[in-house]
Amino acid sequence: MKHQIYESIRTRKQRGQKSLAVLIDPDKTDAKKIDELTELTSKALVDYLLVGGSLVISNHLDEVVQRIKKNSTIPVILFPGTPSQVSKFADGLLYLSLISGRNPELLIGQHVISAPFVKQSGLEIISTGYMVIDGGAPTTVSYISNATPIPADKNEIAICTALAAEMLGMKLIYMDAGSGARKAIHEDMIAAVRAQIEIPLVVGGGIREPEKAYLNCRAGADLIVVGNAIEKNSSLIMEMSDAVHSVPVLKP
Ligand code: 1GP
Repeated sequence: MKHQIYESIRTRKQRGQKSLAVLIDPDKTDAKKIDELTELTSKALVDYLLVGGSLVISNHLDEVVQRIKKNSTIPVILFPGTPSQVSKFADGLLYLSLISGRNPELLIGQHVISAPFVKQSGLEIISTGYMVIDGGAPTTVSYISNATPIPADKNEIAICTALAAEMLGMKLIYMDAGSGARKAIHEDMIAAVRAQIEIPLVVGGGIREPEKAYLNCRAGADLIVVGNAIEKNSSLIMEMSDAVHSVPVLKP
């Protein structure tokens, strides 16, 4: 079954429904863990599964994605840290441009190199303006990208960056404090960006408590991404899902 992932994200946003994505890092998982996660995410009615990581040292991305797809009907979206992280077995791919940094390779260089095989993959490609926000300590993404994150209190930089991405035609904004960030993104910055853009807003990095996920959604995030906290304690999935899905639906 082909999912229309972007359309579903946009429709949910238009209805004011918030969404939860659980991030699975192929380096930190095995068959048993995947089986457990797919069962729990299906029960908890998680909306999307993201697969990827900043490094991905292991060589079993295809296997991981195939096992998830065998167990679950939740759409699988690749969240690639490097251009090699493409699996035709997934449903979609966040085509990330690191717009908060000034590293030309991550803005466009690697896209040029990977474009032909990304196109051939047949995946749904979702052009994403990826903004790394300072999460209080260096994270793998800030180190690997060799790019300075946006300071956590500089809302105006975040707004202008997101606006530029929207006007360039990008389909999503992903604000990320980085995996395992000490501090998740503050609601003030989320609200400031939300007020200026129309496209869906994804927020992740360092979200450990369901309350934080709820507050981020109330501030204007449309899709919350949680990885580390769930890796450490998979029973959080249900609480995270309840928190995100309990945000009151706005009347149109
Ligand atoms: C990282 O936004 C994701 O890119 C998720 O972060 O692992 O800290 O939840 P966590």
